[in-house]
Amino acid sequence: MSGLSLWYTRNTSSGTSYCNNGWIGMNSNKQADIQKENEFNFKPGQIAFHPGITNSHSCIRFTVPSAGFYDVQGVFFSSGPATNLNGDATTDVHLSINNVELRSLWINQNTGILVFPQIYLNMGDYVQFEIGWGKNNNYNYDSTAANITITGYY
Ligand SMILES: [Ca+2]
Repeated sequence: MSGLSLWYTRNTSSGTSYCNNGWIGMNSNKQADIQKENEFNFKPGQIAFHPGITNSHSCIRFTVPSAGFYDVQGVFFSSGPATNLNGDATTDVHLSINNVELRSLWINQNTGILVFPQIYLNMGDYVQFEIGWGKNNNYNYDSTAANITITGYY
């Protein structure tokens, strides 16, 4: 899968499956989509994440560089290939700030959005999006695309 950059922790006690603890991925290609069988289709630059085999959560974290007001928005969707446009992701997505959860949503072959405008954040605070395995209690086909925008007003 040329152009798919992955960040993950390999579970060395049980082999080499990169999904044991989940992953964060990005299509690093400038023009080409990345498609995996029936599971996903990521456009160039698309970020995605996937929960782990025992519902360990993957997370995307933003550490605030300086104090001020921020708009935080995340759009999450199950992104399938042409033969399965809605994909098969069944996940739960959570937004927290400094480990305090603000909101969560379910992805069930669909899309969801979390929006928090004009939140005051201090330098060093962290905004975190996490993903779990959803209502079906398994991690199969759970690749979930994430369009996250954080805009600061100083
Ligand atoms: Ca699932």
